[in-house]
Amino acid sequence: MAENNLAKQFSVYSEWRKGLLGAICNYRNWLNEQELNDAQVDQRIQQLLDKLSEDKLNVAFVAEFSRGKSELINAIFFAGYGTRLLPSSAGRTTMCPTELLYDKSKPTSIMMLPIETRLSDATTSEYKRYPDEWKTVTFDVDSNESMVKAFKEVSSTKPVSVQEAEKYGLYDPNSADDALNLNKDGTIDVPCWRYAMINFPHPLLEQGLVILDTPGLNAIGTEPELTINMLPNAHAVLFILAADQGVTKSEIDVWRQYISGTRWKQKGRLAVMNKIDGLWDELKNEKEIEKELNRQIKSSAELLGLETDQIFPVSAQKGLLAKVNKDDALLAKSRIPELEKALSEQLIPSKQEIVRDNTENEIDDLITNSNIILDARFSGINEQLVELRGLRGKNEDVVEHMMNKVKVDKENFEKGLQRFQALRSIFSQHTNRLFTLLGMESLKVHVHSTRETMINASFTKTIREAMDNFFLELKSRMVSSDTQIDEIKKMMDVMYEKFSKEHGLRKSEPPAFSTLRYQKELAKLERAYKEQFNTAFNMIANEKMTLTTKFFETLASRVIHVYEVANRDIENWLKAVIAPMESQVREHQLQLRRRLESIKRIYKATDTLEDRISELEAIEKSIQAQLDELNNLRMHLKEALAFVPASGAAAA
Ligand SMILES: Nc1nc2c(ncn2[C@@H]2O[C@H](COP(=O)(O)OP(=O)(O)O)[C@@H](O)[C@H]2O)c(=O)[nH]1
Ligand SMILES: [Mg+2]
Repeated sequence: MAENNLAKQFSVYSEWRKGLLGAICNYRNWLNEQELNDAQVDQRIQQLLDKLSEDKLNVAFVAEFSRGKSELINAIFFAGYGTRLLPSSAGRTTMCPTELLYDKSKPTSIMMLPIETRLSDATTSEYKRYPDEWKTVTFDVDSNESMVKAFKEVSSTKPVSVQEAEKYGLYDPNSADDALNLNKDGTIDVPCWRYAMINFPHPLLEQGLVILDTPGLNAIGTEPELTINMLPNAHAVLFILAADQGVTKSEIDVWRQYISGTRWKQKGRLAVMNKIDGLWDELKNEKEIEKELNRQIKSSAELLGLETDQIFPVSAQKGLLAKVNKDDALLAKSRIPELEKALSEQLIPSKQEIVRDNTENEIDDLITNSNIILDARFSGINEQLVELRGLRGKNEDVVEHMMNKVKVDKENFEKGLQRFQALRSIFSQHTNRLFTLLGMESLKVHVHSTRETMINASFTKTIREAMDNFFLELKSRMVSSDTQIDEIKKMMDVMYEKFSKEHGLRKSEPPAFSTLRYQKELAKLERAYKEQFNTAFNMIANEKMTLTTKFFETLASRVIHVYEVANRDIENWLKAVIAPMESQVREHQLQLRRRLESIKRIYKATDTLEDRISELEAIEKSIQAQLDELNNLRMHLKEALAFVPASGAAAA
């Protein structure tokens, strides 16, 4: 009964992914067995497999400190350990953004990035590429004590001078709150770590779940990586309020600005009202308690601009306790199951849809390609058979005549091949032009020059202009790239048409492609920049420069990421455009050679006609069998893709 709905749904989703991976592996094995695989196809399959197995589900928890984020994570995901895994107690416990994940290539450990790295402009994602910069503490998953102890390390703090804290962007001399936090000796405690990654083989993490626990709201504004990258890209964000505290102004700001999104409303953004157990007053009856709760939800909903049913009241603490003690009544009362249900419903189906769409197109393309090759082989053999059967009972002259005809065909085709080579060279010219526009090199130059302008800028206006130009230029390059892409596509269309008319190759429509989706990603980043730029400035007035460069580096690293994806996609597209033509040309050339060869042998009487005919008939049959098998594989893949595991009831 006390089953975790989210965990269950996520496992089902993982099963689906596993089934799909299996079906793709089967297809690949079959291609290898039949010697139908080549390096390019294999690379595409490998990429598809990698993408599927690296598929992650990111869930972030955001709130002012002490609202119970860590406790809620414990209650939803880690109750199975029978203890409170993430440290949760009064006061600030989570000091730095903490990612919980499992990467099997790394040891079970906590990796922590020192707070001093805040002095550099590099983003935390960039630091992820340099494990040396992190402190690593290993722990033993089988010992709760060892785990809890290791996890505590993440929340360690140390006293530093006010000047130092200011440099890290963790102290604002104009803030009354910050002044209150000073120690007696004038120092201030800052977190030892800027970011932590906890790597351990929990079943959900193994399946690709990544949980992000963030410290208080203050930290969110000072780490642009969170607002520009991690929160917008998380598949779900849970924003936690507490029933024993009214909604504060900074909560409203953070919710509106970074989470609910003003213009791009997203799925999977949930508001949670925690600590409802505080309202469980034994002197009041159920009705009164419910009334009080509804009143609170209503006022919070108004402040956040939500409907009341979009706020989920829970008690993380009681939920955790109930799960540990297997107390179903208390669990129901904690209302954690309702939150889990909503979370999984918003999260998993839409995630599955995206993965399915991406995989489906690629699989269709690969199978169609295999089919084209087999079809070409089949009709080639068929032609030969027609030719040879026509020779039955004919004299040597006819055979010689036939041989000459094939020779002419072959010569014609070889001329066609020259044209194909010429096409290849124009194709690579276009490709080069495309990569001058969209390649990583030119992007780096562009980022570099923008950075220079910004560093040398002494006015906000100059900085803003540099940023505006940065995005303007990116956009215009994307638009020009689309023109290039169109030209390539048109050229290939013409070529396919010609080859199909002149040499009877199968006409296949090259897939369409546009940079629209990257333009959208860039537009999203530009919006984030426009919305966050001013606020970022207000937060730490005298740290403008550090924050501006940090802000820019984060944006730039996101842009670089978009470009990396775009470059990979474009490379794949270029392959998908030219590959079917290449393989058909290769196949056709081979067949002409075989035709010529077999007629020659009959002419020279090395083979008898009947032997050759029955040999070809056997080949024809085996190709037919391959086509049937391919069709079966296609059906299996379709089933694996469509598989919707009905929860509980009879599934496929
Ligand atoms: N009464 C009550 N206290 C809670 C609940 N969830 C968390 N707390 C307490 O609130 C404090 C802060 O919790 P913690 O998870 O560390 O909050 P975080 O800073 O948001 O991660 C701790 O003392 C928790 O025991 C709850 O559902 N009910
Ligand atoms: Mg915490």
